[in-house]
Amino acid sequence: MNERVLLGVVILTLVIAGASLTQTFLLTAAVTDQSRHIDQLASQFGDLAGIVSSLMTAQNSPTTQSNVVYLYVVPDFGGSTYDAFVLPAAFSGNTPNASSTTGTAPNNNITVTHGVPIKFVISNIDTAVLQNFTSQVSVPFTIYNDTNSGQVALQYTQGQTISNMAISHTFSIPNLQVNIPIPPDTMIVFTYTFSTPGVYSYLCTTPCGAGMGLAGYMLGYITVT
Ligand SMILES: [Cu+2]
Repeated sequence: MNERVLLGVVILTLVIAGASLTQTFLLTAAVTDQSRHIDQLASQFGDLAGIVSSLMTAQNSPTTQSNVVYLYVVPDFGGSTYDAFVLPAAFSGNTPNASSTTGTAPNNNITVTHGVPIKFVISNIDTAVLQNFTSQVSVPFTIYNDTNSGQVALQYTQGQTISNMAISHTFSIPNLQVNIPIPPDTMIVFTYTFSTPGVYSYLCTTPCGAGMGLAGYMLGYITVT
């Protein structure tokens, strides 16, 4: 073997070894990245599970909370891709029964008294923008946004026109013309006085509607006594 051929063989060997090392390095980096991603997801789901289980066991009765209804919008409740309105368990009434086609649905039925102002506080932990919302405000409400510079409250008054608001869901009581938009990662507060006893359904009409509007998920019932 002459020197030139030997040099060629050495260079080729080095190139192959280098490529193989690079590949090993890239593979290791990808695996590390993926484990980090899985860890991150696991911790997020852990947080969500913690939030949901604390909500399900929290003691919030209408008497101790002075007619305040706390609801949470939980994305992908139970991992079935069904989002849900979740109410602290002790607040919810039993009529009619919440039922669903999948998993264990939270009992999100609400019982309130007629003729008394009821304050609704809805916290949305869904970060997804799912649709634009255009409507005229029938029931005044406030949206609380958490920003880097603190909490910002946006007031919406009766008759005001909302056009193309980026939202995750709505809180709607179709029979009472209540239709409140819920942007991602916000808290919505409004007060409503039910004038007539009865059972009213509430749901997310935009975008969930009939498809995801299952009882116990994004559909529930308000019993007005
Ligand atoms: Cu929805």
